[in-house]
Amino acid sequence: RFEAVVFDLDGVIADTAGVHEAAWRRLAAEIDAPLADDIGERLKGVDRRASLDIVLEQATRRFDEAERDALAARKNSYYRERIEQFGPQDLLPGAREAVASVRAAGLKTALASASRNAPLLLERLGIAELFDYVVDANGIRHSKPDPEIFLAAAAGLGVEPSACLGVEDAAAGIASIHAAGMCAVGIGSHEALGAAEAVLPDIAAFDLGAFATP
Ligand code: B16
Ligand code: MG
Repeated sequence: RFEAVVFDLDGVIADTAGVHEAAWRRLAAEIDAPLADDIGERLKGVDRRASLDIVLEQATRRFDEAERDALAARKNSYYRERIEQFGPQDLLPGAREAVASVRAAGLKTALASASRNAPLLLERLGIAELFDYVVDANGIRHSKPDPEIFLAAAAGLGVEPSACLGVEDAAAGIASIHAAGMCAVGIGSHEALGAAEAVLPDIAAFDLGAFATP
């Protein structure tokens, strides 16, 4: 039986995957870096600097470390422009209910987001109080697919990883959950998230009762 559920933020709770992609596309257009149509899927769950490396794969010139820092900061300013205006209406449908249902069933809840903007987003969305523990992305050294962030969530809750269910919209996130020794629920397409124990089309379809036994 599970004792806790660890949720990803972007793409599971908040409708931000498209906002991240739009900000990267704006930056890429300014520096003449061509982007593949499916770039959004590859950027999901990947931290800011690793995302920049993906965005620069087809760039026509090289950027040194200082330039890369500036590009990552510029993308973040574009992202923040939109996020500052976020409110509860930007929760994905059913997200609040899914987290609340876990607490109502007596389980603990945690948030494991690779985003340094997670605290701001949680405040804007009005759901910070629904989580028993939030991993601070600033304190994580190895990003998804490394298990560090999900292990930190389990440790923060005081629950064994094997008693945790992880919920993710990114392939890198499913790999992180599995490496941490947890069962994974994918939110999105079977094609992208087939490695998960269960795949749901969206968070509104989340039903804890379906995962009663680990
Ligand atoms: P930031 P998650 C991830 O959040 C996003 O999926 C990913 O696209 C983004 O690059 C990453 O956060 C870092 O975000 O630039 O705000 O620190 O899905 O782990 O909640
Ligand atoms: Mg995500």
